[in-house]
Amino acid sequence: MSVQHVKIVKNVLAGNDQTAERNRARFNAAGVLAVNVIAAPGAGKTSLIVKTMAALGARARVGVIEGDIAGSIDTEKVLAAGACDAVQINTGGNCHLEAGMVQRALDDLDLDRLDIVFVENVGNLVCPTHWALGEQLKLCLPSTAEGHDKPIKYPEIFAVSDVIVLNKIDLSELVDFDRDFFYKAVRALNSHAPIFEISCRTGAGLSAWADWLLNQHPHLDTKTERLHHLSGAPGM
Ligand SMILES: Nc1nc2c(ncn2[C@@H]2O[C@H](COP(=O)(O)OP(=O)(O)OP(=O)(O)O)[C@@H](O)[C@H]2O)c(=O)[nH]1
Ligand SMILES: [Mg+2]
Repeated sequence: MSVQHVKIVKNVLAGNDQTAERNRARFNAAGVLAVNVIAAPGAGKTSLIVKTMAALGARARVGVIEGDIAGSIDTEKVLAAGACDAVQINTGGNCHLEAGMVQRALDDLDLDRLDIVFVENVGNLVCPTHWALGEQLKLCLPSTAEGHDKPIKYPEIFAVSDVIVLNKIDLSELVDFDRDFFYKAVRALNSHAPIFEISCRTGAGLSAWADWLLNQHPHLDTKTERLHHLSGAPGM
């Protein structure tokens, strides 16, 4: 019976991966950089998206897919903060987004008019790790307030992430965050992902992070030129 159970789980994940590949193909075809934002509840996912949009300014058009168990408060926040488009997914209890949910959300986004899409996953450092969505970048967002030991306790997400953004550095001293401990624990799991230290409250580190993110976009120049050509108007 237990073997059967493992097989079913594998099949479900394989089906998810196929849908994720189709999502990735859609992002690629539209020249969109998709970022899967994974963090614990309250670590600052929505704040990061809002502040990154401000730091990017006119350099990139940002869309957002918001994943929450219930409610649309974060979608309202990112739209008010200037997102070009945003779609809410309510998982109805599911603790992570799945590729099929993102596939349906993509039908409501005009990807040709976007450069970067943030997918804010459900607040959880465990389950989203295993569910590919079709993103090009998996972003892990720990915050100092959660403690420096999180890489030890939740190793998988730190191991598979393409970039790690440490938020709430303004609280480091207040919460006795041991930076050396954190870095050693992360580097034991993941030697390549860049680590950015930011504060969404003070703005520290945000421009360096936004510049790096923009550089990950493979075709931004070409796409912007193409859109200018199509519209006949620069700066759209
Ligand atoms: N001090 C401090 N507070 C922050 C920072 N970033 C976010 N916050 C606060 O942390 C709380 C949670 O921020 P959100 O951006 O809503 O976090 P989230 O990860 O999107 O939360 P969920 O979507 O509910 O999982 C809010 O009260 C923010 O104002 C920061 O850098 N420093
Ligand atoms: Mg949020």
